Amino acid sequence: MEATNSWGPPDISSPGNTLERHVALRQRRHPYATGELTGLFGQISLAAKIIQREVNRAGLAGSLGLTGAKNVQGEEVQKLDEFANATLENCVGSGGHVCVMGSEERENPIIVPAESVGGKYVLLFDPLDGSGNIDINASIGTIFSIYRRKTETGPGKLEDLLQPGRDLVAAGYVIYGSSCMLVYSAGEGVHGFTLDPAIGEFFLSHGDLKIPERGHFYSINEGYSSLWDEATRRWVRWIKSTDPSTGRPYSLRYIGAMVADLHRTLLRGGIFAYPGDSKHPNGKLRLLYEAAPMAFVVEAAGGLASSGESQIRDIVPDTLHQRTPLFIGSPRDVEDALNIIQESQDASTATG
Ligand code: P6P
Repeated sequence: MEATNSWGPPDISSPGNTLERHVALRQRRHPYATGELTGLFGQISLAAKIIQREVNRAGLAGSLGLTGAKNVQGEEVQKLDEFANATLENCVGSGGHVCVMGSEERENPIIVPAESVGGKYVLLFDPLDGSGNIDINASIGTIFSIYRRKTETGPGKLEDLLQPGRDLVAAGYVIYGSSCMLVYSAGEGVHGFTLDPAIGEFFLSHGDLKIPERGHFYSINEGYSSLWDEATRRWVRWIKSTDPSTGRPYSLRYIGAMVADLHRTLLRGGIFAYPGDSKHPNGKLRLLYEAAPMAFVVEAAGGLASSGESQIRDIVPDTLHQRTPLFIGSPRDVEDALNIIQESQDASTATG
């Protein structure tokens, strides 16, 4: 089944097609909805607009480059990383809807101001994914996950953040590219909104996105092929070999920012993979604020997301920044990858 994505110019004449109205209209279908999720999306949307403005003028505002610090991942922190993180903390932390937050840029849970400790949700985010692309003016993004809190009352705790993707209430991403888009799912389809900077609103432009069953792109950093196991190398050789019946060879696309690579995969189909390797057995991508939210969105659009061992959304996190291998995208393409890798591992086990 080819995707029948109903996207087109934003219908800015219909107020119902702004992000906040879109979330609110769907929340009203749930009798227990209190409007808090709608309010939280409004705060995330505000943060995205502020970050977009700074990303757009980074070269002029002196906000390019490094801060000189390193984050909990040991990665160089870009000035815009820090700006984006602070913006999300400020827009959401004092907004009253979340009781605790987790960020790629912060080693420990982010405690919210006293007026917010009663919030019923928790937010996890990668404030600026792919920030290595900032100085070369290539696409970057923000990724967010929203769960209900698990503790009853009071300031949220680490246990509120360490939840499997299966329990996500909503998730999404913002892509700062040729245009600024916010794509989200709250479990009822995947919907994309394009920012009209002249009005300062996100308008529905990609309603009810469905990922194609199969694509013609694969997205992986082949520079690490010598570090992969033989099973992974075998899959990549397979996807590059010629077979018209499955549209092979696929084309390689790799932007170095997962948000951008996965946005293309969502719209055009195909597979994105960041496997483990001999240096990083669990790969590079973080479960809680990269793999799990993207798995939620892609699966809501009809795709699949696996670590190679299990579905991403079934993994119960032990730590805030734990990593996971990731194979995600069109269902047929992910199935092909997992089957070939499994067959190769079985064969090597059989031959000892
Ligand atoms: P590599 C960006 O740093 C990121 O976390 C993802 O957005 C991206 O897909 C990946 O790392 C790129 O990693 O090792 O290929 O440079």
